[in-house]
Amino acid sequence: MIIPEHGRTLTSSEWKPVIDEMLEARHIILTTHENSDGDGLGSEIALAIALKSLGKEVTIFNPTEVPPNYVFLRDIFDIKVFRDRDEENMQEVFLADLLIVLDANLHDRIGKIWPHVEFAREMSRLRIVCIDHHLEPEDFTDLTICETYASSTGELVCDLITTMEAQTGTALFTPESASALYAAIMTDTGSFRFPKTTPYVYRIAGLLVEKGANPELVYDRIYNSLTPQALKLLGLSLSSIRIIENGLVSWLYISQEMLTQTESKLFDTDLIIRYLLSVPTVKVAVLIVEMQDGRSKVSFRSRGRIFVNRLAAHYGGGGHMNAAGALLKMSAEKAQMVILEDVRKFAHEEINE
Ligand SMILES: [Mn+2]
Repeated sequence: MIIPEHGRTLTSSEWKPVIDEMLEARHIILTTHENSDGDGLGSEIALAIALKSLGKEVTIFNPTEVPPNYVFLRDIFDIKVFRDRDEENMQEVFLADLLIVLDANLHDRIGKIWPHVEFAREMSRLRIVCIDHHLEPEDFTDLTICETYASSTGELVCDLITTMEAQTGTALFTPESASALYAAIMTDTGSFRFPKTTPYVYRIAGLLVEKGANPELVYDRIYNSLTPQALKLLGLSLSSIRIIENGLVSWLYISQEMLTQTESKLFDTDLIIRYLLSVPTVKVAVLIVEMQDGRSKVSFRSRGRIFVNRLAAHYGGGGHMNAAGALLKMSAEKAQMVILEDVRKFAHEEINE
């Protein structure tokens, strides 16, 4: 058996610079990537609660709305959507001491917040820390902890909070924040089955349950949350999946028309991609969604050692070995042609390697 290199944890001296930044700041803003997911949101909430317990003023500002199946997390800690024309929102970023970017390692990923952060950084003394686990971090911060061994940003945040507890002698988990972190880790590990789910990940999941996390509730809220509209979209999508390249590639295109016809929303497409890998011969899965603003959202999934993040990088995107994506500034028609050609080449090269 090959034991993966990951499964290590950062030492307290590796966490120290991050903890120092947080302890020195008075007002801290937490954010995550556009179209936030369980990992970004759960990590934000657990860290927000810990920082609040240390007497910090904390605001969670995200570039986009919380998806409906994660709205229950807002009962734990308020998650605000940053409005770039709202004076108060802009002022708040301008006056903050520290921005912590979670589950994203490119400045682009925090969307419309970025120009305000950049301004605050030049004009005042805003500092930026990034905590993430994606490949190839960009140098846009004062301090980046980006560890690809980690199953999730939640795993890193769990270690960070545990280290902070030891250092400050203050209890920093609550049953609610433990549930939020459990949600982060559960969603990013595909319910504890993706390759980075090391024995350590199961142990911290256990630790979170000990701290009061409620796995049954978290799972039910997140995964049993389909609207009738989303179910209709799922049905329509399943019948549109194409298996091509001798079974190696699965392909699905979701048009605005399909969304309108089923009265579903962009985030309803997120759950569909998993079906694209449900055929065992498929090595690469591609989902293209036509967005309302004319751009095209592409998501890639793969099976085994196939680095679809390299494919996503062709279009300015990124992600993990087995899950990656990008936003293309081109019509869905054009995007489909370009991607199909690339994917064909990619699939054959990668699989023949
Ligand atoms: Mn993540």
